[in-house]
Amino acid sequence: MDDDKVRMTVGEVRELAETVLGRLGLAEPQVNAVAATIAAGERDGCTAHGLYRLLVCAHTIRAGKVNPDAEPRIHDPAPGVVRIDCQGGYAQIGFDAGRPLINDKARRCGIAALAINNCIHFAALWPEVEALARDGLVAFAFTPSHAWVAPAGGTAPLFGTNPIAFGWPRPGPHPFVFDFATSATARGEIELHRREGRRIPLGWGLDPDGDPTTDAAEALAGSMLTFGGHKGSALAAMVELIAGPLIGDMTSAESLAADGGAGASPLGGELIIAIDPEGFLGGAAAGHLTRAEQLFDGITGQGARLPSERRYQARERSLAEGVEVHAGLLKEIEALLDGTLTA
Ligand code: NDP
Ligand code: PYC
Repeated sequence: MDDDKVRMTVGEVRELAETVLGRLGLAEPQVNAVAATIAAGERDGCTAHGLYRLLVCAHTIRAGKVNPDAEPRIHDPAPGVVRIDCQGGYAQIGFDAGRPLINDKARRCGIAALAINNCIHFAALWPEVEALARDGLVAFAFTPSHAWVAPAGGTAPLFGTNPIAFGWPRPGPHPFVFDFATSATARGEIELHRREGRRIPLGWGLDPDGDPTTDAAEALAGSMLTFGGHKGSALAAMVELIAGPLIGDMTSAESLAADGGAGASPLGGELIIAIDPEGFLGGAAAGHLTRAEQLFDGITGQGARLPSERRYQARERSLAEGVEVHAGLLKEIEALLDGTLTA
């Protein structure tokens, strides 16, 4: 292990997150839901959305941008639709409240949509689509963020980093899941590069003058770029539309304006869509899902890997051996506890 790394069990990571979030004033349901997500990020080797996010949560909570006592309100506007008003709390409590309902509606209607409104979002989307795929549903999730990303051909931030996630149930131990930003990389990844003094690859961002840069701080101050040029740009626009105005919530530009320079996590909505394979196929669904396995065999059979394969392997390793956390990050988190770091 590197000298500057500390080994922790996944349970210790979760306890640390619970202690910090409780000390920051979140009520128990949010402490539990947010700590579980942070621990899952660290466990699965997604460090940009792991313990590091405690610093982001601290900053966001201290900036007064989170309702610490939020209790989600459920709205049931149509047979295949559910809306959860998160009341300014973290999106995780919205998903916890909405999961049984979207499950039930997808099974009754074949397809259902869950809008999580008025929530703070700091996290990855794979926990949600993975959970629904484990429930036997095909799932999609989308959320805007803050206006940090220039459209292809432009140089001014307009889109969020706008992730898209997909989950597909499989007969084996793990569903097929992918989850990525429509920017070339998540902003959290560029922030980690800046903190660790590492340069970023060309293609991730432009400096404030609109010129390509490998300097993480310059890209954060300027604009990020979409992945795949005009294709990522169109997908980013789609996320703005379907997880913004379609569900009555903010675009990334509106979220950044509402932030008012506080530098807190994005505020807005998330859209989740779930499809029950039996809605199309009834009792024949299981046979078709088995046939779908040939696609995965075709990918892995030629030496390519499935998305989430790295994550599931990291999970297995972390649960057996614990995770390595940068000592410097732990010091910053401990400083949050003794109040010396006013994030
Ligand atoms: P990546 O570009 O690293 O892409 C991640 C996805 O691609 C994962 O599913 C990953 O699987 C898969 N993948 C990576 N490499 C390969 C490969 N060689 N072959 C097959 N699959 C591969 O991630 P991003 O930086 O785009 O996003 C990281 C996270 O940030 C996401 O979880 C996203 O939800 C989150 N995010 C959240 C935002 C928000 O507003 N809440 C905004 C933006 C991002 P694996 O994990 O196994 O490597
Ligand atoms: O890493 O881009 C990001 C991000 C935005 C909100 C949460 N994560």
